[in-house]
Amino acid sequence: APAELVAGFDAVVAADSRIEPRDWMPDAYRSTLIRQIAQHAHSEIIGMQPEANWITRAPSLRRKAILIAKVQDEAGHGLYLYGAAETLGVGRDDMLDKLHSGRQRYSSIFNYPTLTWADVGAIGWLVDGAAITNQVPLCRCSYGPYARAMVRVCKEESFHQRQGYELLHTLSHGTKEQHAMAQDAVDRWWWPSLMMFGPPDDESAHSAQSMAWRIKRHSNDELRQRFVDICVPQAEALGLRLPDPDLRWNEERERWDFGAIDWEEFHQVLRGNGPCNEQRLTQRRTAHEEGAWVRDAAAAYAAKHQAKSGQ
Ligand code: FAQ
Repeated sequence: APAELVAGFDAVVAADSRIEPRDWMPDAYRSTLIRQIAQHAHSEIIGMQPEANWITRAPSLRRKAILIAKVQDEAGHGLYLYGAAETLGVGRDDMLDKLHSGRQRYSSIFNYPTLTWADVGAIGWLVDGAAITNQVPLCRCSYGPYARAMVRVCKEESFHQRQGYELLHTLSHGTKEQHAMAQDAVDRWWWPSLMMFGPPDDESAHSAQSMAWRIKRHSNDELRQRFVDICVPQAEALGLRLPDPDLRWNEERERWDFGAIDWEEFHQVLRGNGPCNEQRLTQRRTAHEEGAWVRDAAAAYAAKHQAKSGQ
């Protein structure tokens, strides 16, 4: 590329301004963003499945209405994110095709099952909590459309997180059985939530370049530590225990030390061997096939409308 284009791009990034869709950008910057934003969008729509599993069995009308609204928000986030990825010149059909054929990823966290109602609370508190910790810095990402999408997504995620926290608080302070159910859910979701931040820094293939481009603002391990520090006092307030015997306040660092993460489990889930990988992808492909008539009808309507207005 001509040196002045590269210099212009570098200057925008260095000044903490935003790169916009029509600006020149390095090919690798474009493909990194497509990879990350598509993965993020896929996570939102696959992430609807574990919680939707409990809509028909929510314990009250109020809880059901809240859960339906949350799952709908996730569909909305998926749509903004596909829209943001499209500004980089990639088609939605192409991204969905890659998801369905396993050529693009979605977050490891959505390959775990939701076994009880308390899992809805644990997902809200921990999974949405981790998502916010990761996404608040993305509001300052160097790519304009992604950064702007994150602002609204984060506001809604904050509401989701409070919803989960409140649900778990109610269970934790309910009957003995309800408390035990809340504790069991936290025991199962804690470690997978820590894995959401990605591999440790020294194994993170993309971090250095993404940080230089100001797509990522903090490393995977920094954000993971920040999340642990936020959760420890919240767990105490909930009256629930985090399942880590090595959690200890470190006076010197003024942070919480925590135990070793089972990275072998993370790699197994990424390789498709998590407890629900197959179920999630099968359900997604089926939903896509069953929705074909809606896409066909929308396209036919648009064509008719265009013909009528004489364009
Ligand atoms: N799962 O070099 P890095 C939500 C892959 S929140 C699966 O560190 P990077 C809200 C990574 O793609 C969840 N794969 O990668 C919600 C790469 O593989 P590749 C979605 C993972 O990109 C709540 C390889 O490992 N949020 O959905 C994971 O610099 C409740 C090496 O990793 C986002 O996507 C993982 N956990 O950093 C919805 C946030 N971690 O592509 C419903 C945006 C890493 O070379 C219900 N994304 N990999 O084959 C990011 O911030 C980054 O992409 C990271 C990974 C931090 C996830």
